[in-house]
Amino acid sequence: MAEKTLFEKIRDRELPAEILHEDDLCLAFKDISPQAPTHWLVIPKKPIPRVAEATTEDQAVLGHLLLTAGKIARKAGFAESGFRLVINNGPDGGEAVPHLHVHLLAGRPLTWPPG
Ligand code: IU
Repeated sequence: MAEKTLFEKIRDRELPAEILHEDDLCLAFKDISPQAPTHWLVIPKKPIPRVAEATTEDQAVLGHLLLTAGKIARKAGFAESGFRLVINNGPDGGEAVPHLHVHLLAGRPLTWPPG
């Protein structure tokens, strides 16, 4: 069996994380190195490595990640002030953990374009 990704270990409570939301398909937790006052990660429980490797089989879970990110952002009060969702893919995209995750950043004005 393949070695678990870091985020599978968080999913399975083998590594600590501040978990904000969990359901059948995904988990949301605080990023360990926040780049904004609020920086959360929303991950699929299924270890899809990155967007480029997702398949049509993953369509429902991919949609669920965005809906969940929107829901928890709204619940935290960011619907009006705004927030940013980011998915890094591959080396030039800044991906460090090969388990698909949506960054949710909020709590300060975010500049554009990103670095
Ligand atoms: P990236 O998109 O793969 O670069 O993002 C990985 C994120 O995972 C990054 O923001 C890290 O701070 C974060 N992270 C974490 O939350 N907990 C950890 O134990 C580790 C990384 I290692």
